[in-house]
Amino acid sequence: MKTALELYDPQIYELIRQEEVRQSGSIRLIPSENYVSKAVMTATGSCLTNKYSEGYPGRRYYEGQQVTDLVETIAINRAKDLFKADHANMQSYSGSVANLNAYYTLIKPGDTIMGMALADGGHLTHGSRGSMTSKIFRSVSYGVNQETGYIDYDYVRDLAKKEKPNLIISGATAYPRKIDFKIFGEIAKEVGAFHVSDIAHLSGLVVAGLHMSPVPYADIVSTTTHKTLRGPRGGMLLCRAEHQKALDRTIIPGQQGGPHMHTIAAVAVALAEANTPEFGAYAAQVIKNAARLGEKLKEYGFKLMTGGTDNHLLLIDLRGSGVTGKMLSKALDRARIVTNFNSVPGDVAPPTNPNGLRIGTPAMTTRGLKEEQMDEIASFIKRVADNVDNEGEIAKVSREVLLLTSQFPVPEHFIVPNQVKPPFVD
Ligand code: DSN
Repeated sequence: MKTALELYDPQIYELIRQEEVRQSGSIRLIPSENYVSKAVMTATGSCLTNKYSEGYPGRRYYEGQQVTDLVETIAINRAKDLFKADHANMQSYSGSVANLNAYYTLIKPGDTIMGMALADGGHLTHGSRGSMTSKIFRSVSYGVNQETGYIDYDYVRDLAKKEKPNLIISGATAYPRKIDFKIFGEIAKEVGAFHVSDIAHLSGLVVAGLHMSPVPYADIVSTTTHKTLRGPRGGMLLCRAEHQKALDRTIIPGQQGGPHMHTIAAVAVALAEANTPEFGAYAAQVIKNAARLGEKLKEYGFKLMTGGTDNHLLLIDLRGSGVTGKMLSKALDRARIVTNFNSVPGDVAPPTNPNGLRIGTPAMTTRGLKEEQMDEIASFIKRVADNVDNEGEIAKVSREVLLLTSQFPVPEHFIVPNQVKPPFVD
């Protein structure tokens, strides 16, 4: 039987079908991407998208909130429980907006923020030059030690003492090592700054207990919900009780209108999935796979920033190899291996054509790939890197990628059903 989408908009239906084929027939190594469960997908595509719910549970500006109040309350409670936070706000539309929401809660325009430099692994919204965050606030950036690639906490402390930021941001989008949120918290205290921690990349590892949680050390913790956490695309904020009122007010009426209740419901589903032993095993395998992929790539002669990884991602330094990040990512894409070109610390090339390649294992681990398959993927990457202009070899790798991915279908369910009891609305 034809679905409504197929019937009423065959063009979009066909494109979504093609995207499904692309996602299932490629090795997806962008570290911020994943596959969600059918349950998360169902909530995302539900009738909750029809509802406006400005305000918060029990205090809305529109009627008809019998169900949405319950949905949001469940999401909030699951987030608080999982991250052991005093308060959770589920309404940020995305990670970028969540970061802005966090900053506006604690500081005002013109104040100074101090985040990690974009070229060294920070996010655009951590105060990078092209971002509004560096126009609204005065932005100073810390980086990594250019020789080791690790965050130099003494340097961060010295810079904070010199620049006296009002707010320090910890967290990164392209940093392959553990981050000591406790030290960031101490530095912020020493200089009288607020501490916002952006764990968009790490939140799945944090809830699995495989990475230090910033919750005890940060005023506000910001995260996306769709990376290692494996939920729908969205943003989430956690904070200490003392910031609860201000944070909620920043989001509405401060910055946003109606929350995306279909997304909030889907985040609640993902949080329930993440609160299971199955998720813990998944997160542990993500890290094992990244470590193995790194080891193999090194054996093939690739240079990795910091020499390896403690988390879900790797940053390949291509300087001196004759191939840029863009050349390699484009060639890999033709071989059905999806990555992204990325700056590496100290890169003098522009971010539009930098000298690094960022890869990660969250998505392919969801499909059940393990160390053995990481060896195969490393050999594919090596073959493509040696043959960026050889379309015959790239086509050969592409066929082998199809063979590998066909053995690991995209799963629909991640946990045992019926673990979560439904609430009832009278
Ligand atoms: N685009 C996300 C990432 O890949 O890290 C961050 O915004």
